Amino acid sequence: MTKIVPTICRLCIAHCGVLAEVEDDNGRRKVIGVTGDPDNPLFKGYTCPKGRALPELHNHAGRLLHSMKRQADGSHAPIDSAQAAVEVADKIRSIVDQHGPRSVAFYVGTPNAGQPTAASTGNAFMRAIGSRMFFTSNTIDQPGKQISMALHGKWLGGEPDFEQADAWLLVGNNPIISKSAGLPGQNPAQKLKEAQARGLQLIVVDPRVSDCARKAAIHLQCRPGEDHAILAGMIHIIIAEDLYDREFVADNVNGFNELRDAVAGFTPDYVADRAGIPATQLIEAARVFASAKIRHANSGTGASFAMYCNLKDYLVACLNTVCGAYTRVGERVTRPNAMLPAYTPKAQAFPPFKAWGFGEKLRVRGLTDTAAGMPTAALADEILLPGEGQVKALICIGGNPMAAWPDQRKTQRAMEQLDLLVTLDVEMSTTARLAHYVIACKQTLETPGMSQSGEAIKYFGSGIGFPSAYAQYSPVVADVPHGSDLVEEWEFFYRMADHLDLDLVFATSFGFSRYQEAPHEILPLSRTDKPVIEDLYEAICAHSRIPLAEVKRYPHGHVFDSDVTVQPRDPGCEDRLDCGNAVMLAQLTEVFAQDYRAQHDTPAYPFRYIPRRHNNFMNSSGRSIAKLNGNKPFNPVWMHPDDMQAIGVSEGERVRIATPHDGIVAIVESDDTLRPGVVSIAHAFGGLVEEDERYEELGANTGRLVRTDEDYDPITGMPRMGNIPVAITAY
Ligand SMILES: Nc1nc2c(c(=O)[nH]1)N[C@H]1C(S)=C(S)[C@@H](COP(=O)(O)OP(=O)(O)OC[C@H]3O[C@@H](n4cnc5c(=O)[nH]c(N)nc54)[C@H](O)[C@@H]3O)O[C@H]1N2
Ligand SMILES: Nc1nc2c(c(=O)[nH]1)N[C@H]1C(S)=C(S)[C@@H](COP(=O)(O)OP(=O)(O)OC[C@H]3O[C@@H](n4cnc5c(=O)[nH]c(N)nc54)[C@H](O)[C@@H]3O)O[C@H]1N2
Ligand code: SF4
Ligand SMILES: [Mo]
Repeated sequence: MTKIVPTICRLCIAHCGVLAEVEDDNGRRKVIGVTGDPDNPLFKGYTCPKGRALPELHNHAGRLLHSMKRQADGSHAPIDSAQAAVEVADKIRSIVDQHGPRSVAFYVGTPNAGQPTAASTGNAFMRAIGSRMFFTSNTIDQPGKQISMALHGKWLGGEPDFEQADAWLLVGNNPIISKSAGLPGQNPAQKLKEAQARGLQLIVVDPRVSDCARKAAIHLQCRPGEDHAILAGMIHIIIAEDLYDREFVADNVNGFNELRDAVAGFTPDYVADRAGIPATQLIEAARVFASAKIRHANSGTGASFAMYCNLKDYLVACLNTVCGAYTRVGERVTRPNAMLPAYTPKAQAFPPFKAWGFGEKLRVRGLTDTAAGMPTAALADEILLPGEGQVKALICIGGNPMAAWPDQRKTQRAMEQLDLLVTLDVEMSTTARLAHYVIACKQTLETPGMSQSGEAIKYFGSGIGFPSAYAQYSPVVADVPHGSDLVEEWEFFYRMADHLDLDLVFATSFGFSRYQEAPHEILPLSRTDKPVIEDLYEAICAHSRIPLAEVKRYPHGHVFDSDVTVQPRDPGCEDRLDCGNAVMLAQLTEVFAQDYRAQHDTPAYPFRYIPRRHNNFMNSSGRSIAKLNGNKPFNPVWMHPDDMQAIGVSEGERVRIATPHDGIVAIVESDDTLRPGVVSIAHAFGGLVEEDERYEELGANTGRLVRTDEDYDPITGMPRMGNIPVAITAY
């Protein structure tokens, strides 16, 4: 007997409402199928291949069923999860006693969006031991989104409604695949098609004909790494042709003249030469964007990785601002909160605030805590650098440094040097293989779920969230496998705190840094009366605009009232957005002063490596699942056929991809969607450094092409992770 139950896929931030087919497996609910949910009012039956592979992800042979402890010979043996919590807690206590709280660091990876209690409880544990060394994957992703919002300020009316827009700009993102910022995450290809039928003009800036570029009215197939020039060029044209929103700028913006002067040199001919695109196309893009009534610009990882990540996002913000590309007074709010607390969107600016230079100081590269969080790309150095404050213990919560951190060789040295490496995971990830303890966790369908994280992504600018007051809650739909001993992440920290006699205060924030839409929700966790995960969900949702109990009445999800409109500016409010930030405009001047022809011409390393995401994998998750990898568990290097011919390699042959620093070996696949000279490889593959020869099984790690201490962002420490000059030779 099987049952079909509605639930939420939480593998990515889209949080699709899906149907799970559950069978009775000797008294245990086992998921055997996942399909779209036609009764979900927002997703209307949509899923992607990853969501449909949730049964395999939950039941595959490599699934971790017990926590593991590393043995003297380096192998791992199962350990009772409660015992593991006690042993790890004792080790943390002794490390803190000996080296101080700063020697314990946490790293939170991407899956935490699907496990909303994990990072918050980890953070509560950190506060309890007195360490501020709390890192996330955000600073190796798009930290510029938050840094630029801090420097520019934020329009409190919100972004415009995609469903009504007539122009939309994507710079270095491919949301049809990533469901990330740029397009609504609910069946983005379909949403785009509907919008285009209505007349929306899509403009895409991407060195390859990406899934989005293929559908674009205007595709600027630029050189990688020239997004700043393109954005500055568009702003220049819009100002020079008087296409900007004078009234919005007069009422709401500081620094307009400084911006105008800083972009003055970015003329169409200059940008065209620099970015390798026709000047006429740039002019057309600027005109289409600025002349549209409702429009918005978004950007993503491709452009973020190619250096000056904060400047890129700052220019995107300036472009939106000079065009007044926001929801204005009296218009319908496009992202009214549902499971987030109520707030009042207003037609006014949230003024700029401090973006870095506070909190914990790192000992390397002068880095500090930032509005985007701690600089993760410097954490390996903090582990390797001896001296006071050296990091001795690292706890990873649903993250995989060995797959994801820049400079994999250095990362491995750091992981191997730690006195204590603990990772909370669902499989023996590459990082887990080096860990002293691996804490086996439940997967999403074995825990309750809710759509709040999918909404909260709007705070960070890295996703569009839901275009209405949509909400869904899912109870547990699958039981853990027979004979397993799996914990919820929060529970592991709770157990450790209990053993160490520490009180944990669980807290959730509704914003980022100084920008908060509502006060934190705080729940001191009782030591005498152990909570269950639902108690934490109740706490997170204590002030939700739509009460949790109301959301639970609609198992297939529900679109609640959506008639919230943007309110007028507060009387006497003089807050303004800032287009003239001195640090950002100085960076733009620095970009302008570069000898770009010399930068493009790197004969010893003639190709440029750029990143891209794969529809079937979520970073390092899913690459070992046959249904997702099609029995090809490695990541090919995609090259333009002309480039393959030029270096004399054919489809399926091996090449070595080298930087002056390191290199990887990969199999070539031809891809004529790439701009010639540009090669692309999916990230988060590969094994340990010494396993390069197992490429056909594990793939290659693109982090090996990245170094952390040469070209890096002075604020977030994020290194150049794209537009990397590489040499490619037959291998
Ligand atoms: N070269 C290069 N480097 C990159 C990128 C790139 O494009 N190129 N991308 C960057 C970006 S944008 C990001 S966000 C980071 C990603 O960095 P990470 O988030 O560190 O990497 P993931 O591969 O997502 O790691 C997720 C880990 O969590 C585990 N996991 C999955 N589900 C669960 C769960 O329910 N609970 C727990 N506890 N664990 C779970 C997975 O098995 C996996 O080991 O990588 C960055 N690094
Ligand atoms: N299926 C799937 N979805 C995911 C993920 C995944 O691994 N798989 N990862 C999730 C995560 S952690 C994140 S952060 C988001 C990321 O989401 P996105 O930012 O949308 O990432 P991509 O889909 O890789 O799109 C990046 C695009 O940038 C282009 N590009 C590369 N270099 C440059 C450049 O220098 N300039 C410009 N203009 N373009 C460039 C690439 O060709 C590519 O089309 O996706 C999330 N969603
Ligand atoms: S788009 Fe994201 S949330 Fe939706 S089914 Fe795919 S992985 Fe799951
Ligand atoms: Mo990411």
